[in-house]
Amino acid sequence: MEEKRVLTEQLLDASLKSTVPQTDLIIESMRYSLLAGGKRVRPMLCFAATEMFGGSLDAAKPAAVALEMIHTMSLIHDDLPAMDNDDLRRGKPTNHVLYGDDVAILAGDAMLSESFAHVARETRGVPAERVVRVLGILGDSVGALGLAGGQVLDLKSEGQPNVGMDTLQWIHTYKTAALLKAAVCCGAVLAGASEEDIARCETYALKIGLAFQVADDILDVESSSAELGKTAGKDEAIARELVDDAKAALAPYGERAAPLLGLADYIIARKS
Ligand code: GRG
Repeated sequence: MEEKRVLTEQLLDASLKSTVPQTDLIIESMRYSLLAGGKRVRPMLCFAATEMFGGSLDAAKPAAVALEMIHTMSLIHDDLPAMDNDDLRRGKPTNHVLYGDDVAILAGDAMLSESFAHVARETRGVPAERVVRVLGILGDSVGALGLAGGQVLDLKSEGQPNVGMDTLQWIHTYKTAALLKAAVCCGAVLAGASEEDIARCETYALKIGLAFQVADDILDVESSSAELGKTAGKDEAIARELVDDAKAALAPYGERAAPLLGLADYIIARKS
């Protein structure tokens, strides 16, 4: 994981450079958030899936970069005053606090656009149909049945009485699990995995996506609640069950699934 994280940092650093003075500001703003030190879980999932199916790491690098660009742009927009209105992200000022709402919105838009262009421009060594499918998977993960749709339902459910379990699960599936699913499936598709393999990857990713959110809620409770033991204990059992289900979906791959199994454990054991 650490090797893949370091590789991801290098790829991200190389992926965005200003080539003319007129783009210095927007690129600076994009690079500020892209290189602000996240856990890089989505690129790791993409690399681990591609390697599980015998694919080449090189062929998956542009998709891994694109996944982190999409994730980063969603965080920039999520932090805006019109959404969560956060001043800090990963302990640093948020993009709009430093660059203003106008530049932050456009930096997010440019990063989303660049994510697709990057995959189309940089992917080498795999048939074009796989690249097109990857672009489709990425697009799906962002749209109405993806991050944007999940965020809208989340925003509109806030403060509402009686938000049901179904709604909550829908929000987490699209706001969080959709991009994790895209990460695993992009890696699998680039390696030439079969439809059955891809379906197993989807099951794995949806389960870890929900577990991810349960783990986030536990971290929130741990940092804020007085009734820590009770709530966290029950949620930990739910998260563990989701991770066990995720791992079961990859049972046919034996040892080759080890990195994805490890990532599933990491998702609920992480402290940030
Ligand atoms: C995608 C067009 C488009 C717009 C964005 C704002 C928005 C729509 C969606 C919100 C998406 C969002 C913030 C989802 C939460 C996802 C999540 C679990 C974030 C935390 O991920 P980590 O823990 O973060 O991987 P690090 O900091 O490690 O990168």
